[in-house]
Formats: sequence, C-alpha cells, structure tokens
Amino acid sequence: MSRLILVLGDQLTETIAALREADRKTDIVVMAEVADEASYVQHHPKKIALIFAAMRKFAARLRDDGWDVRYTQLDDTENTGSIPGELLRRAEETGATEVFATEPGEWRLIEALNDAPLKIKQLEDDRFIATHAEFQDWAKGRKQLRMEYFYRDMRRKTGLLMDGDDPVGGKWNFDHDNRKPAPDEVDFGGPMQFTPDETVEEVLDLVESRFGNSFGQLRPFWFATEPGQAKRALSHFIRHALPKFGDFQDAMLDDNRFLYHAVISPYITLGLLDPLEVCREAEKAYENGDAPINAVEGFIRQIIGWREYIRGIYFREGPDYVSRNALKHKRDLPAFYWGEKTRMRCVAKAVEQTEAEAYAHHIQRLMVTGNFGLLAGIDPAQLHEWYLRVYIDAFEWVEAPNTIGMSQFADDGIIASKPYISSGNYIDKMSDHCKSCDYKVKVKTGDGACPFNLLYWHFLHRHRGKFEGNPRMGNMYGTWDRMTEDKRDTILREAEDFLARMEKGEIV
Ligand code: FAD
Ligand code: DLZ
Repeated sequence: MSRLILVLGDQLTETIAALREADRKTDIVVMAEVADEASYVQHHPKKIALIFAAMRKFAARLRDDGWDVRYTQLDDTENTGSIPGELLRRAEETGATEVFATEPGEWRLIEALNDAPLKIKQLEDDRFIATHAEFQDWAKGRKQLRMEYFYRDMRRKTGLLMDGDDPVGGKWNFDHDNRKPAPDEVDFGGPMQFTPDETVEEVLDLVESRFGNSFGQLRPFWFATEPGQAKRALSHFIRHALPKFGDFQDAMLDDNRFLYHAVISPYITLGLLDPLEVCREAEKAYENGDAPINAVEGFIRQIIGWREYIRGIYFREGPDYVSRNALKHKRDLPAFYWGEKTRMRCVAKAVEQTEAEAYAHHIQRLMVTGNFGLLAGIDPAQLHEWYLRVYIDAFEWVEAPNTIGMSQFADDGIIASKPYISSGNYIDKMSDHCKSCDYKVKVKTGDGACPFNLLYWHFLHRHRGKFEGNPRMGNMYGTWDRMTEDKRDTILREAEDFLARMEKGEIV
C-alpha cells in the first residue's frame, strides 16, 4: 500500500526527513499551493512568488528523480485550499491511508496536521544543528538562556572554527570588532540577482493576479529559486562581501539596501542551502586567508548561534509565545509601517526598502522599526504580524522569537537580557539617515527634536519599576535622574504629544 509523503513550501530539501523515510517505488509525494498558507497573513507578494516558484522547480526535480509527485497549483479547480484538505483528497485519489510529514515550522500547521482525520506521522525536521531534545537538555535547569553559551556548544558540536577544544583566534566572539559605523563607500554591488525563467514568470503572473493588492512590490523579482542559483549567490557573497561583513554588520545607509549582508535567509529556510554547508564555506574563506576572523566568526554565529537558538526558543516556549506582552503595550501599529508618510527618515527608508525588496537587514529590523515599536509602546502582536507579512524570510519559528523576544521584550527577557532600545544617537552613529532627516538628532527637546530621543526617555520612565534594577540599565537611569526636573517634564510632555499626534494619524 502506498503512503503519502507531504513536502511543504519551506521543506524543499531532497534529503528532508519525510523523503528519507519514503520508498520512491511505491510512495506518493504531495505538494500543494493552497489559499490557507498563502493567506494566513497577507504575505509580501515576493515571498509567495519565491515559495511557489521554488516548490514547482523542486517538484520537477523530484519527478526527474523518479518520484510520483501529485502537485496542486493554486488555481487548480479541485484545490481544496488547505494542506489537510489536499492530503485527504490525495488519499481518496490513491487509496493511501498513511501520511509521512516533516514537522512544520509553525504550531498552527503542526496542530492542523494533528487534527486531520488521517494517520499522519510528523518526523522531526533535522535540517538544523541542534535537535529539539538537545536544546531542551541545554536549557534545563538554567536560570537564563543566553545565546552565547548555546552557541559555544554548537561550535563544539560542529567543530566550526575550533582548534581542538579552543576557539580559533583565542576568543569565542569577535562582536566587539563588528560595530563600525557606515562606510562612505560600499565596494559590494549587492546580492546576486537572477532573471526570472519561464517557471518564475508563470508564478509571477499568478501572484500578480491573486495577491497584487498586498503590501509590497512583486517586480522586479530576482531571488534564486533553485539550489544551484542559491549556491552561486552564496559564493558571490563569500567572495565579495564576507571580508567586510563583520566590520559593517550594524551599519545602515540611505542609498544602499544590502551593504555587506548575505541575503540568504530565505534560501536556508526554504531548503535551497544547507546551514552547515554555508558555514563550512565561510570557514574555508577564513582558512584560505580570504576573510578575517571577526567577519567569519560573526557570520557563523548568526547561523549556528542565533538561528538555532531562536528555533529552540520557539519550540520550547509553545504556541502561546506569539501572544505574550510582558510590557502591556497596546498602541496600534501606525500607518507609516505600511508606507504612509513619516518625517523620520530612518523609519521611512527601512519601510520603503521592505516594500520594494521584502528585505531589510538585522539592524534595520531591530534598531529602527523594532526599536521604534518598543519605544512607542506598539502592541507586539501587531508588530509580530507585520514582520511575518513583510519579509521574504518570515516563517513563524524564526520571526516570532526575533520579534516578540529579541525586539519587543514581550517574553519578559527570555531572549534579551535588557530591551534593545536606543535613542537617535545610535542610529546617527551607525547610519547616514539623520543627515537628511526632517528631525534633528542632536536636538533633544523643542522644535525638530528627534522622536527617538524623546521616546527613549519616555520608555525608561514608564517602565522604571521593571528595569531600574537591571544591572545593564543602571547608567541609563543615572543619566535620567541627573537631568533637571524641568527637563524631564519637558521630555515626557513632548513624547506624549508626539504619541498623541501619531495616534491621531498626523504625519509625524
Ligand atoms: P546576514 O546578516 O547576512 O546573516 C546571515 C544569516 O544568519 C542569515 O541569512 C540568517 O539565516 C542568520 N541569522 C542572522 N541573524 C539571525 C537571527 N536573529 N535569527 C535567525 N537567523 C539569523 N530572520 C529570518 O530568517 N526570518 C525572519 O522572519 C526574521 N525576522 C526578524 C524580525 C526581527 C524583529 C528581527 C530583529 C530579526 C529578524 N530576523 C529574521 C533575523 C535577521 O534580521 C535576518 O535573519 C537577516 O536580516 C537575514 O538577512 P541576511 O541573510 O542578509 O543575513
Ligand atoms: C508561506 C507559505 C505559503 C505562502 N504558501 C504555501 C503553500 O501554498 N504551500 C505550502 O506547502 N507551504 C506554503 N508556505 C509555507 C508554509 O506556510 C510553512 O510550511 C509553514 O508556515 C510552516 O513553516
């Protein structure tokens, strides 16, 4: 009796657990473009296009390899609109009674498969360095789950940048060297871009007709949609950008959307690139003397450290994680997150490129849109939905801990030991945005005062009870307390006024 083998849109790896379990002579692969997945949030059109194009090409490769693949396109008339629905339909069609799936990266879909009236076995997705059990073991009994210690275990496990038991270069972490302000010129032309082929063009037409009204520009579309292309994009990054990745990792520029970033997160998460192979390629660049240790260590840490740790937190904390709101923030997401006008240049620039590219790099997400949301007291659930909608690499297991935990402190400090907040000074130091902003970053109060400055103190003041005892925040409260009462009152009044005008929908 044949079995059904489910492959989801972010499981496009030939060696994925469910396919390894299958027998290509008798089992049937099920893949489906379905309305439920394409609309559980209103995804950026580029994200849907990437997933559908990569799915279609993956199905073609499986067929070439001799698999029987039942593939449903979004506009097929029999399409039931959901993954469980498609499994049921294919079970009736083939007589199969058993399904093998690789565990989805989202509680919503894990539960939907558990609830489906079919015998579905969900196998752990082992395209990661750490298993669920390993993360649980590591976390057990620890008061604090700091990424840094988990990361060291992943270095030991993989042997990446290890010299016996010691870290190569004598230190585990070279982050201290990785905070250079924006360079005057960037000698990297950005990620490798690919001209859409026939399959991609077909998908673009479909997405345009079905999702053309969503936030985000579909064209030009240049992402890699197959492993060969993704590998070329990785080599291009390693050769031309990795050497400076570390130095300028936190920098932002008005006229450069990618700086020295890799833009490979969607490729890794969809399954077009293997995370360990990516790290080995970066390590090779260090060993060959082509990239310095601060760049290579920083890059590898993002993948075997942050990415793995974030996943561990998502699955450890459970389905309610996305609705946590430790700071009780309730303000609605302002319209400028959807491209309406704002006078804050850094925010306008981050949103503009998000709309165009479905991409912004980490510091834009964390220290511009995330920082503003946190300072202004925006409801973290609304921010979570925003991040899930607008980025090409946004899947809940990776997006939610970054937003709810790292960026918004809504998990009460599981991920971040203190809130990631900054005044305008940080943005000014790391970018060239402030030079052409309507607001003046050096102006603390009164006409033209930068809202990040006002809201920074407003945040600290309104959450004093929670944070003044935090050893990493004592200096901030010290500075606040040393201001005259008059100055503090002015700052708080102007911050309140800003928030009230923002809530009224005025251009701020
Ligand atoms: P690079 O800066 O070149 O880094 C290399 C790789 O490291 C990335 O491709 C990615 O695979 C990994 N990585 C780096 N930082 C993280 C991190 N914090 N968590 C997980 N992986 C990381 N990343 C996503 O992949 N999907 C998301 O939905 C997502 N949402 C985010 C939301 C917020 C509020 C914040 C602050 C960060 C979010 N990130 C997310 C993390 C990070 O911003 C992106 O991984 C990164 O910008 C992707 O671009 P890149 O490939 O150029 O990364
Ligand atoms: C994100 C997404 C979209 C837009 N569409 C599909 C789809 O039509 N079919 C599919 O199998 N997967 C899709 N995905 C990816 C799933 O939503 C993803 O597997 C879950 O969110 C778990 O990570």
